Amino acid sequence: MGFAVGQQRRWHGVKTKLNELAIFGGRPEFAEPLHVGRPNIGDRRRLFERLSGALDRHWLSNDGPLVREFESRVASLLGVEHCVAVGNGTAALEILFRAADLSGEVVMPSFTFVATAHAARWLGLEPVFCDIDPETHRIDPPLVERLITPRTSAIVAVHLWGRPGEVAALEEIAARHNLKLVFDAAHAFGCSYRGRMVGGFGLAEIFSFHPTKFVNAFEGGAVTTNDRALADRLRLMRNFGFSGYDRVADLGINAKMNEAAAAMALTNLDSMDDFIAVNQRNYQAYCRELHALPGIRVLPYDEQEKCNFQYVVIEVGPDCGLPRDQLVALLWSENVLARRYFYPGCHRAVPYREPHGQSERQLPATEEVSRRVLLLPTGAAVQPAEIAAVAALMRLAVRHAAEVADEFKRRPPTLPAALPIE
Ligand code: T4K
Repeated sequence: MGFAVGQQRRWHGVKTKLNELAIFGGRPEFAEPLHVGRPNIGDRRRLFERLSGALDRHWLSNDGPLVREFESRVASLLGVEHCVAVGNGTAALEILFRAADLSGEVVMPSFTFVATAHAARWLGLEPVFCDIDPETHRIDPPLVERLITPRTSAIVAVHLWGRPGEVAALEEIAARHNLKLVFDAAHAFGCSYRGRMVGGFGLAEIFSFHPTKFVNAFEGGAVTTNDRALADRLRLMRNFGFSGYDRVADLGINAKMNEAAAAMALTNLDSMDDFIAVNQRNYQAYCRELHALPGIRVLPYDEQEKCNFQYVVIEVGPDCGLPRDQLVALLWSENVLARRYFYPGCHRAVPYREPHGQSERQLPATEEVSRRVLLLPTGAAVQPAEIAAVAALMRLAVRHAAEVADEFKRRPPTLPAALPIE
């Protein structure tokens, strides 16, 4: 294995008594924060070799050889004809929406990272938020159909948490209404649907290679498609529309991936199987540790399919006795930086409230799920013993839910402004 798995022992031993919890004056379980999105870093020697090669070539960006190698490896891994690498996942969405000539309204989930909606609104499109299936957290095809109007040009579906689904139903709806179907596959690199790798579904799919993704490019993204004309247009658009020196053939921006990013992406691709194995080990450790905890549901992966296991998603239900936000506050006080992705849903984010009335839309499942979901730290920086310590904290807190709630009432937690407690 060419990459570093885990670090030095950072936890202080499994807590068993209430007064050992940090909110009751104990010292935090972890000396250093445990993050949800700690970057995986592949073999440094290979990374430095690749960077050194780029420096020797004096070719640092603009469709360089490392970017081309990355594109061809991704295309062959995903079994798709074209991969167009770009600077990040948001840029991938933006140039895709423009290259595909989307207009008017686009139906998409509210329960997604805000970039999905921002990319549309940035281009003057109107995101129309669709509710989700509370079991899968993905948009519900019959609900999508109800939102289609004469102004709708596309459905933007998200393979949330790397769990693709409803592809066939969405393809059928898109075909019947003559709509474009694109997938935000930012979470689903290396995953399959009905045995086929994500990347070739719909008109096109986009990926993110941000540091918090299990394969990162420092910052990076890609659009994959089997549509040759679309791929050609995407290549023009990511480079100001230039089809050669002095010839601007289309509207474009600068959305290029550079050679350093491609060096990192290629190096991490080399270790991709190892990263997945570590993620799977961590996911299974959480499943084992948390299965008997009342009110806690670990969102399952379909292990018949290829999965990247990069997100450990739990739902904190009423049977837990401890509201999700109190559990988050408790974990943060122990230096476990669990995350409430994607609370409270895009429809409640400032740009999507009035005057368009999106927050008034009925999205009951989105509202409910976004109040329950919590993501737990995983990735190569997290060890099974640390997972056992996190689970022990959760068990202790749930066992003493009433005392924890009283303590929070008496002394509201001081947490970063980023984490308002409801
Ligand atoms: N579509 C979907 C469905 C997405 O989820 C995303 C991105 C996109 C589109 C857009 O793709 P990009 O344009 O980002 O390529 C993170 C990421 O910033 C974002 O990429 C990701 N989704 C989203 C799910 O999560 P936050 O809110 O977690 O904050 P951030 O990036 O500050 O990182 C969180 C934690 O990770 C930090 O507290 C510390 C740790 N971290 C982060 C970085 C950057 C590190 O330890 N090292 C690092 O280098 O957004």
